[in-house]
Amino acid sequence: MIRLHHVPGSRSFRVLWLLEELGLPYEVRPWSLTDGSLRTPEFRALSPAGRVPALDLDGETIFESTAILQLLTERERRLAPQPGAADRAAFLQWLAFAETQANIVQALNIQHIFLRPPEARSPALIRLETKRLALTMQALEAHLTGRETILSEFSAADCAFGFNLDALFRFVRADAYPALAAYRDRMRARPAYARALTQDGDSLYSRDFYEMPND
Ligand SMILES: N[C@@H](CCC(=O)N[C@@H](CS)C(=O)NCC(=O)O)C(=O)O
Repeated sequence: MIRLHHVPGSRSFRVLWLLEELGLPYEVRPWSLTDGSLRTPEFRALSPAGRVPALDLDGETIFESTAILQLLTERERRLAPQPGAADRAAFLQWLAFAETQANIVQALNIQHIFLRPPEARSPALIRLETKRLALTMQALEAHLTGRETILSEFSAADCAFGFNLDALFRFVRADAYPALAAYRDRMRARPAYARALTQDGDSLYSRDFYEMPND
């Protein structure tokens, strides 16, 4: 039995998308970012820092989304270079890079969306994190120029960018990133991505673009 502890629009989308790509049966246990339930003893028994996702798998519960991607692809022996394979180092590197980028996206989500009242937001922090996000996007733009996928074929490394892809161009304009924008559109066109999206729930975002404040 596979059960995904999930919040819409969160890093658990990475796992949702991979489960769909692998064609594994699973159930979704929805949680909320805003109702306090991630801080309850019940949820913290699943994920001690009160973060999603967590996955119940084969009688165990595991947290940390990129570890879950590794575990599922090793269990299924698909959609990732296995230990010892030529692309393994690149696979691990891009999984970790996706998390570096996700941490910046999360900081911007907090600033632009979750912090209340709006005066609690920090224009300096938004500017800093937006510039840091752009740096990660430049790295992806260079890597994806002339490539279809993160590795030489579709893999869980692409799923690792699932949470990020919906966010990037809401914070940084797409003009300078044609390869990254085309990659995002290719990933969105995958049937498993579309199926995962129907399981996901409402988007966090109410705007197409969040402007960087001037002061
Ligand atoms: N490194 C963790 C990060 C998990 C994480 O921060 N998830 C966010 C949602 S994307 C969360 O649960 N936030 C709730 C909170 O910070 O209170 C992972 O990849 O699973």
